[in-house]
Amino acid sequence: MTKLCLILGDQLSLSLDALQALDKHSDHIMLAELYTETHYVKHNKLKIALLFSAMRHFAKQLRDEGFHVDYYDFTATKDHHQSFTDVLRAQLSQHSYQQVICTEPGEYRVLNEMKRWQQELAVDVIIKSDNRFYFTLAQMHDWFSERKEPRMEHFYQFARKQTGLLMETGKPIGGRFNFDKENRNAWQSDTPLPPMLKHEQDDITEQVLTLVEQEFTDFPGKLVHFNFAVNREQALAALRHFIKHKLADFGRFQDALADNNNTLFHSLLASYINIGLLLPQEVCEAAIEAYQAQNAPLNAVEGFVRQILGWREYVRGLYWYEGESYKKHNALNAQTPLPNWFWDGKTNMRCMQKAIGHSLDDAYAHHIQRLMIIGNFSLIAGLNVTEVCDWYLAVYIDAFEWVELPNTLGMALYADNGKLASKPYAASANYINKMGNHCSSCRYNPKLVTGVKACPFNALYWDFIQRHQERFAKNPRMALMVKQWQKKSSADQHAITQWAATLIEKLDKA
Ligand code: FAD
Ligand code: DLZ
Repeated sequence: MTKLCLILGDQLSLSLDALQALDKHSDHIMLAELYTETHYVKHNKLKIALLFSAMRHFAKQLRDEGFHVDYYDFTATKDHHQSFTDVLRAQLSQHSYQQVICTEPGEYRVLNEMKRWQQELAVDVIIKSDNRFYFTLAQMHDWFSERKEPRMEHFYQFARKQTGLLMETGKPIGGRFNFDKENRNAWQSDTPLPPMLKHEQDDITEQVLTLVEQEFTDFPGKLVHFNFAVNREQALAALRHFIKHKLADFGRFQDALADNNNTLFHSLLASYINIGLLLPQEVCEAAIEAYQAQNAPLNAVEGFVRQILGWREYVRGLYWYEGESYKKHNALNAQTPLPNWFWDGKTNMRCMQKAIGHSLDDAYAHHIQRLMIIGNFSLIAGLNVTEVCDWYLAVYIDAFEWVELPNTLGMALYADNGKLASKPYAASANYINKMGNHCSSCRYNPKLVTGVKACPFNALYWDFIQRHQERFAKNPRMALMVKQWQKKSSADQHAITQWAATLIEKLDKA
């Protein structure tokens, strides 16, 4: 039986189950650079360049392994290859295959397309499970369906027990599953920063950068900032670099905010794991080996493993368990249009300017910038949920819907009414001022609540509590803030809500 295996741009791993089923002598593999995939949101140019370069390198790696690969270049035709369905149809018209094999995609949009192929293209289609995770979707579905309140922390403990990671005779190493309390240091600006790793660019990457510059002129991103691993060797070098230079401090500065640096001790590995250049298992194992060799403390290693074994697997499970309608949630009825400065970073709020600027120019911001700066602002200003989610999906190097949507809609915007988070991640300027040094370079004062000098996070925060006080009074983790609001004099309340309304009205000038 002759088979055709379709590999998507975020499935670039030799360990894919779909590849194991192939006969190198008779079967074919195809990859395609597509108009629809590059345009479903206005992806950052850096992300398109990473995807195209990594896809081209993977095609070469597969050929070196002896596979027959058909690769569809973005510029091979004037009008571009449009969709997966179009290139499959073209491929099926040139060769006779008995079966098309593909791997579970990371989005309902593509899954729905795949499900139509058997009938539309009159060929047997097999969708293989994506084996690049610790847990299958069926296992995740069971876990979610068996619980009333399926929280990440419970899943994480389950995952530790199932995998045995950081476990000793059935108990968590160090006596606790979670060392998060030790991972909340504010940024200390005299801390030496880790060195940056420079990835060499070869001819393939240079050609891709030229292509992206020409074809995606009005997309966000600065290609001169391209410094990504585009193949397995470079991704492994990035993993080694993280373990050697950053892991030991990853824990304590995980939540820190620095005005002059947006990567700190974060790994920068998410895009490589998400597109298949690294496997989550090998990344966690490398961190645990560093702990065993006494090169990194437990709080750092546990914190890092929790992000991958816990959060990453959990959000994937939630995305597929909740179904396509999850995307439509807008529990807090957030409708304010995204300000234009989300697309150029030109805002006077220093923390937002820095976080958005890096997100656009480098396709990267670390977790606390995504959650407690940009996400927090979007939440308290009541920005339109779909617009915010599309923005996150577009700008980040590691953004694919299965992981972006639960993090944005659920964690940052609380738009799923607490399916993911037990409380909204809303905070005033006080938090931002405490965790780092943005405020000292900002034109706004973090201590003031109203008036032109006041940090907009303050009035927007209290106005957010005010707008949703009925809902949050019932939430034990929010009730105190509601009480604090209700204790304010009516004159103060009035001044704050008026000022918040002025801010929302002039959001484009903030
Ligand atoms: P590190 O801080 O070094 O963390 C280590 C690894 O843990 C990451 O590489 C990643 O694989 C994993 N991880 C950490 N947190 C999460 C999480 N909450 N969910 C899933 N995996 C996690 N992550 C994405 O991979 N793609 C996204 O599109 C994405 N969108 C996000 C949107 C919002 C609003 C928020 C709050 C978080 C989002 N995250 C997303 C999660 C997290 O912020 C990124 O994984 C992380 O910032 C990537 O940088 P890093 O590789 O340096 O991560
Ligand atoms: C993100 C992306 C981009 C920008 N381009 C392509 C592409 O040209 N060809 C491809 O196979 N995949 C691409 N991708 C990744 C897909 O969008 C991704 O596979 C789906 O969103 C499912 O996760």
